[in-house]
Amino acid sequence: MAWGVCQAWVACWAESMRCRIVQTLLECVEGDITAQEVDAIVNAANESLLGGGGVDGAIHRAAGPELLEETRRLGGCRTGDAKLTRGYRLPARYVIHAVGPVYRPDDPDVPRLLASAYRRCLEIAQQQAFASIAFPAISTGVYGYPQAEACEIALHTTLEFLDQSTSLRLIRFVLFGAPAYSVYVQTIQRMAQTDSRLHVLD
Ligand code: AR6
Repeated sequence: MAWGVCQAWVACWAESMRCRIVQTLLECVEGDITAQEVDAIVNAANESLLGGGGVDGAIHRAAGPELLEETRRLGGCRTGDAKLTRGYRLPARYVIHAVGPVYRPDDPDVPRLLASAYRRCLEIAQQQAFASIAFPAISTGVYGYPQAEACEIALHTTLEFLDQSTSLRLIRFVLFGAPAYSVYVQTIQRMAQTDSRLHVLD
C-alpha cells in the first residue's frame, strides 16, 4: 500500500514541471494538446492547413468540421509561418496553426524554420494579447525532427521572445509520452544552470 501511494506520488510529480521567467510561467506537461484550457493551442500543421495525422488530426477531430471550413479559407501557410483560427469545440478559444519543417539533417535552413514557426506563434499570441498558449513538439512526429534538438530550439526561441515584455502569463509545452516529457525537463534543468532568468519552481 505504501509503495502504491509512493508510486502514485511519483507519477503525479512526474507529470508537470514549472518554471518562472520574469512574469511568465513556463510549464511542461505530459498530455494531450486538445484538452488544454488556454487562450490558444498550437497545431503542428502542414502547408495546406487542410488537416492530417498526429496533432493536426486530433485537433481537427476535437474542434469539429467548422475548423476545416475556416482553414480552407486561409490559402495555406508557408513553412516557418503560422495562422490563427477559432477553436470551435475545443476548450481553447483559438488555434494557431504552425508549419514546422520536415527534418533534413544536412539542411541549415531546417533549424531556422523550426525556430521561426515557434516565434510566429508567440508573435500572433502577443498581437492578440493572449495570456496563455500551449505548444506541442512541432515537427517531432511525422516530420521526423529529433526530440532533443527540437526541444532546444523550442526553448531557446521562447526564452529569446521573453526578453521583451509580453501579455503571455503562461506558456505550456504539452508532450505526448514520458520520453518527450523528460527531454524537456532535462533541457530546462540544464538551461536553468546558466540562465539566471529561469527559476525552476517544482
Ligand atoms: N497532444 C500532444 N502531442 C501530440 C498529440 C496530442 N494529441 N498527438 C501527437 N503528439 P505530428 P509534425 C506529438 O506528427 O511532426 C500531420 O499529418 C507527437 O508525438 O503531429 O509537425 C500534419 O498534417 C510528436 O511528438 O506533427 C503534417 O502533415 C508531436 O506531437 C505533419 O503531420 C508532433 O507530431 C506534421 O508533422
